[in-house]
Amino acid sequence: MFTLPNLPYSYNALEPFYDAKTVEIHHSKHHQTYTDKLNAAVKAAGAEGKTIEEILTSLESFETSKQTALRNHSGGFWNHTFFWESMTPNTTKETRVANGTLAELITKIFGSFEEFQKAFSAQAGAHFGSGWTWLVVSTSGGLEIIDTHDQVCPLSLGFTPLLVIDVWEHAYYIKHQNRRPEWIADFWNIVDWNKAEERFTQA
Ligand code: MN3
Repeated sequence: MFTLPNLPYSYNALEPFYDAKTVEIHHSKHHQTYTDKLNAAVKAAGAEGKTIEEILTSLESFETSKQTALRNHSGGFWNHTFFWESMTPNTTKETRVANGTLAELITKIFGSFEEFQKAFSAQAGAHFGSGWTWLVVSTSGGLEIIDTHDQVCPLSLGFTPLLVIDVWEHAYYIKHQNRRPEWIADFWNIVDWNKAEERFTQA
């Protein structure tokens, strides 16, 4: 049985950039629902005993009729956990940029941190419909900005994710309504770059 992970901070900790009401509903309702439906999908597919990563990297091994529910809810469960852990309330002007070896590779690939941020924001802003924009380590060891639709998880595609923004409307609609670029701009203030660097060095 999978259980909803606790948030690593309180519901109001990411204010004013991420409002308490949205964080509470997003975690206690949306993420909870993915967790409940994941458990049902795991049972239906006979996937009990597997880790979430094992499920996400072997979706095609399950009975075809069970794959959609398993993909949607294993991704919904894992992506949200990863999303919460990609943010932190403890940021300052100095920590709102990448650091360490990840910063070096970002500069090498995108030209500068600002250019990377611009490209990531543009891609997240342009994503059509529900989904996620990710910074990932590609299979060749480089960095890529990718989108996934609905609840597709980069682990299922062979990527190692470092950072993600949720661009489903439920992620920002209470505060930002239809203004997704404002949510993206707010998001940059609460990114946990130490976490991204940690994920990168372990990749
Ligand atoms: Mn969401």
